[in-house]
Amino acid sequence: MGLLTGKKALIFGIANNKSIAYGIAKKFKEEGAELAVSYAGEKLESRVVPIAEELGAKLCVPCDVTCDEDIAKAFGIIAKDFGNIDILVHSIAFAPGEALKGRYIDTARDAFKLSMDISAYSLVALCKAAEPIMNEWGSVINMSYYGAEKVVTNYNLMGVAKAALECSTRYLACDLGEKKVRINSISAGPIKTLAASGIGGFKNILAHIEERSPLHQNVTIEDVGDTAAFLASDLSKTITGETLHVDCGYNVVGI
Ligand code: NAD
Ligand code: 0WE
Repeated sequence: MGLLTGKKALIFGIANNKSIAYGIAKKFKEEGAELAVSYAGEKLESRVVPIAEELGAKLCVPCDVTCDEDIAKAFGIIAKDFGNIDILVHSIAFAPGEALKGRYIDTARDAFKLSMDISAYSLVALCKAAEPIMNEWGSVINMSYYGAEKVVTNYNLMGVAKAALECSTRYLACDLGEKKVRINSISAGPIKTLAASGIGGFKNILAHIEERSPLHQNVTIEDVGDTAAFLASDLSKTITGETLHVDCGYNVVGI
């Protein structure tokens, strides 16, 4: 018996097989969960459908989280063809490239709105849509980063969006708690995914973590998948509203 045998998981945020959401999905499957996945839109369809098949996902639905109609449609299909769920994974973020360099003070209003919409509000919208089909003792998981807590050069607008995401996790924990549903954030160390590929000096960030973190290494999508499986399972049934660091201990280090 796997840790997640008999549970159904709905996963948002697979772009390719380097995605954190892919690492999570793979572990969930190994632990016996049934999977449904959602991708951002047509552009990703040809890339995500084969991955969904490889993972043995029962369902693969498009959903651009900036669009209320997309969310309603996706959850309509999920309710009908997949049924009630036990686990919801949100692994989605975006900020315009120009907002991830230079001075935070130069952030444009439109960039702020878009990034907060995709990276933070979407968690609220997905929780609201999932609430009617979420089983008791369900678990919601989302992805954050250290830049929510401390200034990380160039993370800028995304840091503010992640702070909103982590804070939303606490407020949502109180709302969903009434339904015996839990929600937690995983604050992961840096990983070379598609979302990290455009970032200048990412290699230096990885080298810095290897040098300074207590465990002197970086984390992998498999490491994040392991912690996500714990948070999705009944082993963590009294943990909610929490931000759990999966970062080789980097966040605890001062001078
Ligand atoms: P990724 O590019 O593989 O995943 C980001 C996902 O967001 C993609 O699947 C993309 O399609 C989706 N997305 C963007 N806009 C969307 C929209 N409008 N509607 C629906 N989906 C949309 O990169 P990743 O590193 O796996 O990122 C996943 C999550 O992990 C993000 O929240 C990211 O901030 C977080 N995170 C990443 C790192 C890292 O170093 N890679 C570290 C900590 C946290
Ligand atoms: O959350 C993230 C990255 C999220 C992200 C990445 C991009 C790149 C391409 C959001 N939007 C975009 N928009 C794009 O156009 N991480 C935790 C990875 C990350 O990104 C950084 C980091 C780290 C770590 C950006 C600057 C500094 C450090």
